[in-house]
Amino acid sequence: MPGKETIFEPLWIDAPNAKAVLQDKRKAGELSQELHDRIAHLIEFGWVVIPNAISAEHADRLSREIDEVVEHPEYFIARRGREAYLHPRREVYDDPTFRLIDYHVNSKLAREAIFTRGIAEVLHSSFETGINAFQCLTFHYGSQQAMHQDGSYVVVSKPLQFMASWIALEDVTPGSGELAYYSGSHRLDDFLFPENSKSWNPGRHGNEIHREYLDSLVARSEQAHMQRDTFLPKKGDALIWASDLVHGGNKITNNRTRRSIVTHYCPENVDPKFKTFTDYFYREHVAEGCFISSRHYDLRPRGLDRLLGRLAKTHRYRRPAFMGKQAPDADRKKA
Ligand SMILES: O=C(O)CCC(=O)C(=O)O
Ligand SMILES: [Fe+2]
Repeated sequence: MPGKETIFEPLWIDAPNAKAVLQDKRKAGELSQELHDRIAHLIEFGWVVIPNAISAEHADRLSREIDEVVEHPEYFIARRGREAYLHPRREVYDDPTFRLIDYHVNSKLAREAIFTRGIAEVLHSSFETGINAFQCLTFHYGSQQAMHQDGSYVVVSKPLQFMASWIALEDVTPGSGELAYYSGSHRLDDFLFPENSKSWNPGRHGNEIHREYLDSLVARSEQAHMQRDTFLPKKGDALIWASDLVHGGNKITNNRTRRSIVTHYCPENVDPKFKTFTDYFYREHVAEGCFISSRHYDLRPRGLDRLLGRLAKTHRYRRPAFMGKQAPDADRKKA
């Protein structure tokens, strides 16, 4: 399998010898046949589907819980269009571009979903260490986001070392702005912004190179005859993708919702960029080998939680610590 040309240290699943390493792991009994097959698919195509990652009932409960954020908006953070952060009051919530940011902080149901066994085992095997869910968004309607690689907007200390999951909270129908992706595009050579940057900084790099970047992803994927697939999941199905997979949201043609929860995860030993500009960065241990962190919430233990440790965690809703203007190079959602 040809390796990609990259100046960054890849995860083992993206290294040129990944398939051989996977076989060795299987022979050593480190993974089940099912997990082996999922990782093999991820290595080959840059994505893998986990059918029934969560139950339909879990998805329904999560949807209902998300609907209830309007009752205590002060604990939650949302975005509408390209506006900076807002609390999800009714008029924000009702906007088709509404999404909650870092919902995993205040929702046990969300944490159970994003770390459900089928997802966590693929991520654990890919990272070979603990997994940290550091950015989590909910969508009601399709994002219609241009085809992109997440590394241009989601910034971590080792730019290729993170992954994402997309969990369907309802059956997704064609025309609802379904997620689309070029299979195999995770192996495209790096597109580098100035100063060898994998991430785009609008202020420093400008819009022209961003356009060039987006165009080049589609042009190179098409040129290599990569298949443009769409994700039409049933409620509870999940998609996991590699950081460099070229993906985006199809145009919405039927006005149907397409409720989902999207999470970015990195290995425990990789740092989200926001660690450098928040003074409260913390990895909270939430389950075996599973952590959460957030750019917007101060998760550091305090009071009783600090004295008594994790077992006594009081699990009140936490209020956002940071609602400020978006930093220019992070979590930037394009038109
Ligand atoms: O759900 C979508 O339409 C796109 C989501 C996405 O690409 C992301 O959050 O990185
Ligand atoms: Fe994305």
